[in-house]
Amino acid sequence: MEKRALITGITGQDGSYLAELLLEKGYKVFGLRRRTSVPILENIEHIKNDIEFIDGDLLDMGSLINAVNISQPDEVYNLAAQSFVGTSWIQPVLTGEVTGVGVTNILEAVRVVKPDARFYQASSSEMFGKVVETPQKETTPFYPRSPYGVAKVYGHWITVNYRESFDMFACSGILFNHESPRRGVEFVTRKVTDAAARIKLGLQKELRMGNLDAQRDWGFAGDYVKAMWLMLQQEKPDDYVIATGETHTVQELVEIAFGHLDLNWRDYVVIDPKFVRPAEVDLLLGDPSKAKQKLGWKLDVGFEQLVTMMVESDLKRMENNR
Ligand code: NDP
Ligand code: GDR
Repeated sequence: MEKRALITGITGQDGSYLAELLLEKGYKVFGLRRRTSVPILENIEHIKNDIEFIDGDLLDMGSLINAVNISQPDEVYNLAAQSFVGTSWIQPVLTGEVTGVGVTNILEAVRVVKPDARFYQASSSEMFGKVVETPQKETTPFYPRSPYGVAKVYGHWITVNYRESFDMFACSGILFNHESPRRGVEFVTRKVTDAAARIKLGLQKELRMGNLDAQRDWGFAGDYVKAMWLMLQQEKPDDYVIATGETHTVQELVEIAFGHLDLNWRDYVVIDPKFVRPAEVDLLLGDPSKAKQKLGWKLDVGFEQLVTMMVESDLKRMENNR
């Protein structure tokens, strides 16, 4: 029988790749969508006719009950969040409500309406924050460094708690940074690839950046959504770290992106304190051994390939718009 999935955050980067994956697998896909004055469907324009949208918001419990009721899902993927770390210092309460308590709202809706649905929570390597061990794995203690990270720790533990309290099939995927041409332009990878393309085409003169020494474990979003699906196909619910096992500095990212377009980044990059965070996560490096062993998960796209893919995509998009 056709499987049914409900995705919150369907308009975001991961929602779009996950919807593609589930549609390819023959799922009936429902997407929770917030009302906006102008529809923001850029990431899912190509598949929007295959998705059944349900209006709702993680902050509005009634709308979530309605969404679970209409979709009667076998699987629920909670990808919705205020997901930008920088904004979480400017809107800490909203971030706590959406990214933290919002998880309880959707878990409650599932528990009340369809408790046998399998549930995926989009947890984050930002929970490791000021890391207490390297590489970070499922057993590494959390030490979040932003209101976003703090909210994600709440979301993680409430997911574990619903599994233990109500015997729900609830999994928490602790995903390290993953990127793609569909990444929001304020995140560092896309900010850099977009700027490099603009500078190459003479549309921008400089790129203002924050801390170039931060290190991240960056993978490709298309590879990471496969791990989300795999977690919900197992016999038992569990938590998994999803990462590449490689770390790179922001400066390396800049070098590759500009270098790919034969530009010397030092001629264009300016450090602007505005982009330096009140508390930084200096180094993230994940250990994905458990996911590789238990889920049979693997990566297809490496770091350099990811960055050049994003640069090429931005360049093409801008050339087409000229
Ligand atoms: P995006 O920011 O691209 O997408 C976030 C989605 O959440 C959007 O669809 C947005 O809708 C929706 N949303 C925001 N607020 C609400 C709300 N109140 N009610 C309903 N929907 C809402 O994030 P990503 O796709 O990159 O990430 C997906 C999830 O994974 C997020 O939870 C993120 O925190 C987490 N994560 C991401 C990682 C990454 O590297 N990408 C790593 C680890 C975790 P709208 O379009 O209307 O704004
Ligand atoms: P992050 O992603 O905070 O890791 O969260 P982001 O791309 O915003 O920052 C990565 C690192 O780059 C440094 N940096 C800058 N960042 C931005 N955005 N803009 C800049 O100009 C800049 N200069 C330097 C940052 O200080 C940071 O160290 C992402 C989000 O997707 C979260 O939702 C997710 O949970 C985590 O990844 C894993």
